Amino acid sequence: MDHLVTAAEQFALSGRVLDLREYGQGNVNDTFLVTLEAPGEAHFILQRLNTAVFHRPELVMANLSLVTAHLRRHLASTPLRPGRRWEVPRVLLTQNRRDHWLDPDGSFWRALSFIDAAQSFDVIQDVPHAREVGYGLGMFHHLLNDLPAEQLADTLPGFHITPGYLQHYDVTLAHQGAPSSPEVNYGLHFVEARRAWGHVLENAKAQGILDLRPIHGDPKVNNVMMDQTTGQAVSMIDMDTVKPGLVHYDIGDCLRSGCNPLGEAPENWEAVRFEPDIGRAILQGYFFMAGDFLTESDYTYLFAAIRLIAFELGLRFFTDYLAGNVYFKTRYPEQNLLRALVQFRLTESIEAQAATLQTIIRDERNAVV
Ligand code: GN1
Ligand code: MG
Repeated sequence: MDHLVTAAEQFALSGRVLDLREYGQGNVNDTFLVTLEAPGEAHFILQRLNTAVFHRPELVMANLSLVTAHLRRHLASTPLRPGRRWEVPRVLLTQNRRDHWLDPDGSFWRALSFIDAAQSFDVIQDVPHAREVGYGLGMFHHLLNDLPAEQLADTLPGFHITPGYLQHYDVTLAHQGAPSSPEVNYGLHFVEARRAWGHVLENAKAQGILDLRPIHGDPKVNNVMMDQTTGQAVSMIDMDTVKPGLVHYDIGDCLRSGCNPLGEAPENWEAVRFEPDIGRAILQGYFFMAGDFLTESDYTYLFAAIRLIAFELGLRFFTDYLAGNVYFKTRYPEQNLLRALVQFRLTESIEAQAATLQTIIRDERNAVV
């Protein structure tokens, strides 16, 4: 990362760079917090986009401009409820008014404004936090609902298309094989038992039962920023995967992330459990903001979505482990295997609580309409 300081300087138009530090827990991009010697905005976020994942970073930036402009327009025309705050990160430009800087090695750098007086958490803190996480995703969908999905570029073809991940898994297994261990065998059996069902959302999409809308793509708990004083959701960050998709991917991802209190990297993966009460609170917050645009069919597939996105993320981690850790950043060779086992265990817990979760979805839906 030789060009890190120079990269920060490209976007530091209002003052000298005082400090630069790694920021957050991203599995894909490299993220840094930059502190400036400047009056007013003292911080910004600097990121090196992972171009092995995002092959067309210029599309990521185009979507980001379109989406942030739309969010701002929508916000300006619809007043927030009293006491509510909602912020949209701004894309920062370089001296030459470009939205990115390519370093001499070809790395793609871009910068975003920092959401002040806010913080995010890797795991849900309590029920009110869960409700705010749901509110944040609902607010985001609400603000984007009138943006025609086809105006958005596909920044990551195949993202959240489970059958595609199954295909990639098959190719990887055929080429690399799988090491023999009890954990790997558990993973292999786990995937086999759910292979046919893995098409559930894509089949519904193909049959015209579910429609494409603008989605966030990665609404996990730590991408919802909370006001430091009120604890209310104030922003959704990490918009690189905003693209046309099913809102089900987002709702599923938000719940698989929020309802797993042990997080994505616990000491003991076998203890992982899906907490239905947290799920209830997330759905309450979500339906409050976005429940009115969900159709009957949308509701029908919500449980499947919650189960599927946990399974899908497990499959993605498992495949990456078998492929030699080429997609997700890792600190040790077995890390993606552990991450996969966590998501598979979470999927099992969702399956075991199917009736409870269906009831929660129905009750919370009825509570808002
Ligand atoms: C990746 O890099 P990060 O942490 O924002 C991944 C998500 C996964 C997540 C799991 C583009 O997101 O899909 O849910 O890891 N992003 C991409 O932690 O693949
Ligand atoms: Mg992300």
